[in-house]
Amino acid sequence: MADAQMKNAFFLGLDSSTQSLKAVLIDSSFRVQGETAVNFDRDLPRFGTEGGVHRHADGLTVTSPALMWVAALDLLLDRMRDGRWPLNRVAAVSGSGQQHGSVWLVRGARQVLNRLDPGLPLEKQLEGIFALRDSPVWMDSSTTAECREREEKMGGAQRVADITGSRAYERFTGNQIAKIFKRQPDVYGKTERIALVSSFMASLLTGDYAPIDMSDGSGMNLLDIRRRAWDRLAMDVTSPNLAEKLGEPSPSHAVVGRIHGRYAKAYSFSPNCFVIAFSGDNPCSLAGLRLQKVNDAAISMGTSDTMFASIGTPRPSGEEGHIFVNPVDPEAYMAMLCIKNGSLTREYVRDMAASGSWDEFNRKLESTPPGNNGNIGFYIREPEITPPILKTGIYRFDGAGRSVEAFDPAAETRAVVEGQFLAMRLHARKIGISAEKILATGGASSNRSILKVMADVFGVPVYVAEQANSAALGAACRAFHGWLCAMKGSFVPFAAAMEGAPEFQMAFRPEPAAQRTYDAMLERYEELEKRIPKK
Ligand code: 5FX
Repeated sequence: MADAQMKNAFFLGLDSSTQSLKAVLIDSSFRVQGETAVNFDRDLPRFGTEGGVHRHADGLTVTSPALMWVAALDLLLDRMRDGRWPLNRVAAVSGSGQQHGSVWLVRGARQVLNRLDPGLPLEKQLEGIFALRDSPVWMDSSTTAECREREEKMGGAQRVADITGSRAYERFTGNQIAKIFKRQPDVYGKTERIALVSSFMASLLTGDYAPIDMSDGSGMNLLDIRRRAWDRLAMDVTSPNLAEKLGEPSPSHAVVGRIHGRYAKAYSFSPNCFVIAFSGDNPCSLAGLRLQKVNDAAISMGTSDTMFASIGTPRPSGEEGHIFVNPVDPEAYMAMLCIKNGSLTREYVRDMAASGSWDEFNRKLESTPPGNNGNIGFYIREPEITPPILKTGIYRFDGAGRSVEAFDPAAETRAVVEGQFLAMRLHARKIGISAEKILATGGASSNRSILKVMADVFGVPVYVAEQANSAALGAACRAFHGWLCAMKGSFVPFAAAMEGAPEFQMAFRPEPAAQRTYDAMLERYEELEKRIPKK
């Protein structure tokens, strides 16, 4: 039955990222049939965001208005309908969300969601459901005190990592919750449900509280990643009665409900359309890139840069990186590190050294040799996650290890790109990722000059996903996977579900001479990194 239904079916993936809400529609041969997006700053200027967020005066707090995500969903659906997408043939929808961000829903919000009206904008109907108007997002780094407290109460950073997959990180939701419980007890008290961005977006579609999936749930410092259940101690050190506010976590391939009648009426979805658990953007990218073999790694270059891979046995580090439950294989894990100074920092150097032009940036980058004549730069424009450097600043060293004020513009372009990849290579090794091939994705993966540096720094071939939007595509693939599991009545391995999906194209092989240069440079980079002031 599943086979016959599959032929005519479409699968929808949404990606609620930091700066935009995107949609990708695929058919059952994984061909992309439609793509559209809502950019928060441009399309919803009334929320006054920059890059989708509000940065607060303390330099550490970063939030987004939760209602903006609601308004964006209607706008996105309008665009799909106006573009005549065959929404009536969508068999399942799933989604991706920026990780760690939390949405705080007041008592009674569930009933409001249940009763969504097809005739009214979502924004009007839902403006009263938030206990907190401004949702903390992953860029927030204001919870250092809560992190130290968690590590102390749980028996140290390594212990926290052993249980939850990561030591305590400022952006991880458990620490954000601890902060709000402490500083805004009234908000905590009136909150009925704390959702992640991913599970919140799923809730808008089902018209009910959708569960947090185990993969995105691993980014909270609250889930025991081996038992795949909330950890008692981790919850207790956060705040009281937390389990009931979070609900039970669900496997990532689970059906969390059918689409609410509102969307059937207003947008002609089939009332049978399944909603598959939404997950985090990095887990969804892993699905979109079909990373299943150990040491097949991916680098996603977006607002943040992340590097990740599927792994079998988790070996969490009490110093850096993260282990999450794998989003497509309930028995496996994924390892990941996140570098906060990603595209915005590259853009900063582009503006400073290449008159704001990517063409000029690339020309300058290509005019310099691998290894940059020994010049190494650290561009910490935002408090950095990997390695943890809270104090912002730019640090430059020449070939003799002397601190210098500036590089010439061409050296500047190479220093930012090489520095980012050297940091990834160095720190990925420490969480058990030793890449044999890399799939590049995200905005900057269309920049071939940058990809060439990536291949040389890591000394492995680099492939590109034709679809730069791997999180939204991954969400669509997960919609298909979850639907197939539901139709068959048992778990179907993701690799089997994805058979026939298009191959990825190789972009570059490493050049042996460059590779040797970077092997040597990595040690110098590690030494210099120790000299950077961290706080
Ligand atoms: C991962 O841990 C991160 O914090 C970021 O990559 C966000 O998921 C970006 F949305």
